[in-house]
Amino acid sequence: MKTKRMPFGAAGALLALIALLLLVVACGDDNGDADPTATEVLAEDPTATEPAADEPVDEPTDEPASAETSVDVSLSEFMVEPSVDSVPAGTVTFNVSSDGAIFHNLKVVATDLAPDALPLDDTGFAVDEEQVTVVGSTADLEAGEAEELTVELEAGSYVLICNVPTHYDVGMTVAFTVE
Ligand SMILES: [Cu+2]
Repeated sequence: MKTKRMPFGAAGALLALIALLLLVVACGDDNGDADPTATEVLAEDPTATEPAADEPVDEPTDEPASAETSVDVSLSEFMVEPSVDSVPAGTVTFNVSSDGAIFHNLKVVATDLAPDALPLDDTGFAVDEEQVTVVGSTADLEAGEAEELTVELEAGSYVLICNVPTHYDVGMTVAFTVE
């Protein structure tokens, strides 16, 4: 014996009616006092809206440059794992943690090359840091250590690597984009 929707509908209609009555009463009270002040404010507005119209033009250019982003990066055998693969241009803080069993480092390389196509040094075991642009680097981080690395990044293509000898070649490299 379930009741149908009738009570709800009736109550809803009643509430709507009360709300409508209150609205009419409220509007009636306000009309006398509020209107003159409202029109005065409107009359002054045109001067206020002119500078406001210019502001939105500036804002889009300011926002990307002032962006501050944090990215968690986990280093392990043998992966570089950022929490996101792209960020807006600006100040980027990499919260780097060495989560494996041996030490690792993080190097932020600005390059259009693919993550697995960076030039190697004479040993053949590490990326030649003189042939690429390293814009940021942590120390060698022992297992369990962490470091905050803050860099200013312009829009472009990057690769995050660990450059402990042999680690790059076995997979510690990943693409990273700044937009
Ligand atoms: Cu490593």
